[in-house]
Amino acid sequence: MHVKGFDIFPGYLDRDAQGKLVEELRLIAKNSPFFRPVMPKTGRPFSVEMTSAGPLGWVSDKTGGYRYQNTHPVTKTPWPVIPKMLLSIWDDLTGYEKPPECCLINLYRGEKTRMGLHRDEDEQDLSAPVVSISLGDTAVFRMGGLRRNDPTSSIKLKSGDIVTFGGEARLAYHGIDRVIANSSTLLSKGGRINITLRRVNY
Ligand code: MD3
Ligand code: FE
Repeated sequence: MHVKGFDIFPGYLDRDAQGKLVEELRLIAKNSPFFRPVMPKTGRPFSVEMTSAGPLGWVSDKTGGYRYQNTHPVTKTPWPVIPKMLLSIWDDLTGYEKPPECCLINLYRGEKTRMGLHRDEDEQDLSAPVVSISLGDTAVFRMGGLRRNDPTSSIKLKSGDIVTFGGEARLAYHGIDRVIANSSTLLSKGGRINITLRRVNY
């Protein structure tokens, strides 16, 4: 990977820690159910389902566009708190002075679920790193450069792997090409979950 600030920690979470994290996510989803965002303007649904924890959650709809807000778009209630376990991972890997404000949880279920090449730029504080945690089936992750047409390379992200994106990598294009079905037994219904911890405001 030729962009600086991209660090991968393969197998950071052992199976036991992964199981505990899934249990925490189950509690979050009970309170804040997964929903399927739609693209601004076109209203085309995402293949990925999402929910959040923390003071701010990421949402998207036809008229409001991509944004962070302090309530769940369906239940209209505040998001649940970010589990302590995730806050300590953030501290351990980033050493960043402020805690994450958003824990975005992406659910990939079904063969065709993917995330096209994009940049994350809905946050004000682009100097803070992003921490990404993979759980369940292995994903084929694509990482590009700062411009859409820069060369890309692909790596597999397995259950328990953590990647941090800081510096130049924070604004790099990235996406998920596909998820390899039945490559993990962590999630009883199969599929993949990705957690990203983000700072939104300064
Ligand atoms: C690089 N999620 O939620 S994680 C996303 O696996 C997102 O669900 C993918 O892209 C997933 O926005 C990829 C890797 C990732 C996440 C956030 C980043 C890479 C990033 C933010 C900035 C730069
Ligand atoms: Fe992203």
